[in-house]
Amino acid sequence: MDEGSKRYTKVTTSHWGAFEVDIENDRIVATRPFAADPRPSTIPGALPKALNHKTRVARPAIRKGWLDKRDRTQRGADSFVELPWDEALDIAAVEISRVRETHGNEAIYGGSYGWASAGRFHHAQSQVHRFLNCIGGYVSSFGSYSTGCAQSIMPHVFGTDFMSMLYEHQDGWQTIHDHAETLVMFGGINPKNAQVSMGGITEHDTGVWLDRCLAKGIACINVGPQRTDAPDGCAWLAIRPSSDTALMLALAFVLETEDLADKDFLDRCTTGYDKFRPYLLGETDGQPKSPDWAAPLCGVNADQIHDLARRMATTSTMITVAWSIQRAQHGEQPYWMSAVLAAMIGQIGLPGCGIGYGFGAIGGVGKRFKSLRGMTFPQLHNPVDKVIPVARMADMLRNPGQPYDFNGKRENYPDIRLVYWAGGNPFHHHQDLNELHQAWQIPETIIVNEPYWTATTKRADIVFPTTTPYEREDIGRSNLDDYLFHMPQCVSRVGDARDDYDIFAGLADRMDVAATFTEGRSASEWIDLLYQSYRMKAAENGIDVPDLTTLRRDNWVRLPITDDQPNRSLFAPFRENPKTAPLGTPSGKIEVFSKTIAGFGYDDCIGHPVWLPPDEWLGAATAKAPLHMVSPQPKDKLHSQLESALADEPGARPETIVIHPRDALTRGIANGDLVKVFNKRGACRAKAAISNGIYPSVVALPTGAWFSDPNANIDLDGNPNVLTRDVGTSRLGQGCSAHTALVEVVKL
Ligand SMILES: Nc1nc2c(c(=O)[nH]1)N[C@H]1C(S)=C(S)[C@@H](COP(=O)(O)OP(=O)(O)OC[C@H]3O[C@@H](n4cnc5c(=O)[nH]c(N)nc54)[C@H](O)[C@@H]3O)O[C@H]1N2
Ligand SMILES: Nc1nc2c(c(=O)[nH]1)N[C@H]1C(S)=C(S)[C@@H](COP(=O)(O)OP(=O)(O)OC[C@H]3O[C@@H](n4cnc5c(=O)[nH]c(N)nc54)[C@H](O)[C@@H]3O)O[C@H]1N2
Ligand SMILES: [Mo]
Repeated sequence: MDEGSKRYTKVTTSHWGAFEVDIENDRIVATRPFAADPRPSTIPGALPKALNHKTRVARPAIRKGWLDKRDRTQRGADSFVELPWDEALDIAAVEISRVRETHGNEAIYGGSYGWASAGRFHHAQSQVHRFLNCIGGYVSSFGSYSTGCAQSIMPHVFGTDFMSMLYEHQDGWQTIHDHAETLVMFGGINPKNAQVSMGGITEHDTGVWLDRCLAKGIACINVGPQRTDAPDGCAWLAIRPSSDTALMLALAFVLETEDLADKDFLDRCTTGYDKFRPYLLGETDGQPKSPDWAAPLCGVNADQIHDLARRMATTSTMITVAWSIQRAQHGEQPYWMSAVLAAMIGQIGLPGCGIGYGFGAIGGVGKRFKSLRGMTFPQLHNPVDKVIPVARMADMLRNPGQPYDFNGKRENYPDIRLVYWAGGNPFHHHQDLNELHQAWQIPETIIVNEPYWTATTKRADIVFPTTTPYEREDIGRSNLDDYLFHMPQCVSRVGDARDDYDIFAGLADRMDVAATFTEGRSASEWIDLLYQSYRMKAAENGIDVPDLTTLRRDNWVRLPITDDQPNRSLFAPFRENPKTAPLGTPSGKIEVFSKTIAGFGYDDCIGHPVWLPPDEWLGAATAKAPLHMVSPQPKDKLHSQLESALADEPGARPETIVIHPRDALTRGIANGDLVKVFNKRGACRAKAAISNGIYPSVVALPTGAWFSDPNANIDLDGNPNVLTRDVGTSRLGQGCSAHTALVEVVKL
């Protein structure tokens, strides 16, 4: 990219939004907010340092032990040998072919979970999946770490795909603002998290909407362990982590016993309330789920529960539930119970009221646009039909051929010999990293495409250095946004990095499937093609999208996709007439009791929502592990991305852990002290931040720090996943349960 030494500016987009980049001498030297963004993210600030950081992978590299003697015991401890591209691709192609021929495509795990980077064509998952499909398929994964549990349970309750319900059918912020009087936010709504969205978010307005709701006098109540999960001005009902189901049951109990439940809605629009009611009242188990019962479990007083229930029943109420709450053992229960609670209030289907999920989890939830999908690099057909729940990955590696339960089915784990990862960092995102480190030694070969020497890259056998979006041309577009971007190549490729597309084209060529993988097109020809068909589809829907030459020239455009019915409400037609607009559940109604789930016979997820205490929470605290650790998303970055540049800042690492003054005092910890956070699974360092904005006995350590040297018995930078548990949410959801963890903290 030689534009001379003159400084010039471009606009690009990313998962954290659009921004301007200043380029000089083939380097990004500065970034600035996109002019139309009311609350821009600060994340791009790390780019100038990150792009050419010493942690970039410069050349293809093969782990020495693997190269010499196919060693599998030294992953993470070995050195690497750099090889020219041709040689490295030859070796990888021969190895992939060997595994296929010897063990079949069922021995290849290509789930490859991760956020990678924004951009429609160079989407790492689409690239790796298409390549693996060209060679006969791979074992894939279902769901996300974000919402895996909800994606399994909620279709049983509402009869619809959870993600499309969330992104396409929920009430918009304007509707909530105009109609709600009470906003009850389980797990809060945090503009810090709404900074990011898959594929980009241009106008960051979640915080703007919350400010407007507060200014209008809407009672905004944050229910959870941290005050900072919602903006200042919101009320805080501080509760213990993992106690939401107990609280919701007690709210439901008040509605039922004070004749506040909407009987008409329950009759018309739900099924199975008669099976749930005896449990709620304690007729089946002798324990009424009253506020007095819930108060000690949640750590609130019973009067507050009564007051909240009455307020929710007598005002226009929107309940929102953060994704974090289902990222915990038995995460199915609060999700299901929130739907039952909203059904009892009876406002589902009314504008701005009822129930919503993930407002604030990512930006764009609550924006209303006409749907305009497309520009997806086709992944082709996967002939292998083995799919594991995404967060059971280490379990799969450890237990080849062993049975596991998942959402009513019993399957056997495949016998994985080769893992291919592109665009994710499992040694950041997976739970119980010390155990993952062991499981990771089992496959015969691990191949990783990555721009950086992350903990995952360091544990690979074959590493292909990958470009970042600033080193290639792409198109930026998200269904939750109304902007369309040309993402220009800003700088030359760093080192010998190649695009994922080129890497897979090189492998495909060696494995005689180049014609299927590339269809004879270069990356820019693919971008042209995907763009043309997107534009044509838009035109069919009456939406004018500029041609690619114009978009290249203008860099970005705001699309005319304002929703015609911005006040549409989730399940409004169903509410009006459940007979003519039934839900997709077996009963056509909201399932308070599910025959399907009851039929699975799971003791960890029965036919209606129940209170099931997790194995680790404050109700089960021990002398050795007395504190509940939550591990929220980091405010200064997206997961582990750009972390190496951020970690360079003086004093930036280890990561900060929030601790209550009482807990700090009893441990002799002062603000800023270096501490050790530990439990039976592992230990990490962290820096104490003392705050009374956290529930006593709860600590919060954000994700994102890179997992350090496996030989150190303490993770140096503060990755909470050395402490989290690697168990599924239940046999039904099998989701990630990261928020369920007890720890101890001591001053170092
Ligand atoms: N304890 C705990 N753990 C959690 C969570 C939690 O709440 N608590 N949350 C979970 C959730 S919801 C998620 S989504 C995960 C996130 O986990 P991940 O999505 O795995 O995290 P990222 O750091 O975004 O990893 C993306 C990687 O892709 C690389 N990359 C970027 N662009 C490209 C590209 O073009 N090509 C290739 N090949 N690579 C690229 C980046 O450098 C980075 O290493 O973490 C999960 N882990
Ligand atoms: N800046 C930034 N934003 C991000 C991301 C990022 O990496 N960086 N990642 C994005 C991704 S991939 C996802 S999936 C979303 C995740 O969005 P969420 O899952 O909503 O967010 P988390 O940050 O995991 O958790 C939010 C809060 O939930 C609270 N909490 C934890 N356990 C409980 C509980 O049992 N009950 C209650 N009531 N509250 C609880 C914690 O105090 C925590 O701060 O965030 C997205 N946003
Ligand atoms: Mo996520």
